[in-house]
Amino acid sequence: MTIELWGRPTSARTQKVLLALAELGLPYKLTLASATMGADGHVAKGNRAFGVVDTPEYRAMNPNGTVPTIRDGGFVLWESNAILQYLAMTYDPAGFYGNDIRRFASAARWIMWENNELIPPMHNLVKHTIRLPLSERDPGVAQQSLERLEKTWNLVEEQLGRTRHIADDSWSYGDIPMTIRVHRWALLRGTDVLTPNIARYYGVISARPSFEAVRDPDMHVAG
Ligand SMILES: N[C@@H](CCC(=O)N[C@@H](CS)C(=O)NCC(=O)O)C(=O)O
Repeated sequence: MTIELWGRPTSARTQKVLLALAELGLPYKLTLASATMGADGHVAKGNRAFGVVDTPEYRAMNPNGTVPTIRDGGFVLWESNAILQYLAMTYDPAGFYGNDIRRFASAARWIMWENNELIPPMHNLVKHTIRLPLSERDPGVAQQSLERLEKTWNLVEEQLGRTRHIADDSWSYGDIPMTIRVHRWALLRGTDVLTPNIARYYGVISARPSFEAVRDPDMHVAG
């Protein structure tokens, strides 16, 4: 069965789903959807958004009007990290968390941490350095985001000094959001700023065949 996905390739949360589907090798159909971004970039720069998210049909599936949303058979799900957990448990518990509840929980901890700690400053950094028109960018917000991120990445650096992957030594679904974040950070700041364990980790995760689904820099730093 083909999984239906609504989202946009420039959305880091959509990328989580694209990376999970690539890991699983599952067929899917992507419908481009967004209120803020379109084929040529952000609406704040006068570009046309992909749309779809404001239609009654979409809102019936996802009342937030955000992306991503998936439909698998008759089952609809939004919230990117919940989608990762659904795909992991449904299609590959062994590969995604070793079929082990503690590994599942350890990975869950990191995807929630990524959502709370890494996404907000990274989102602001991308917005205020790339996506907004020059006149709407606030260098203060960009600087604050950068300072916060440098501290936040230290926790990842320390963890990756203890374990080869983020939840433990083996790859798990917890590495999916972290892959997107590390890649985006490297594209934004350059690989020279990567601390030793994060640089080592970047080498490992970017060598996985699934990485091709999210490698394109335009998915991360264009717009
Ligand atoms: N917590 C939600 C957040 C969803 C969200 O805010 N997605 C962003 C893209 S990363 C979005 O929909 N942006 C507005 C848009 O593209 O219309 C999730 O993880 O799925």
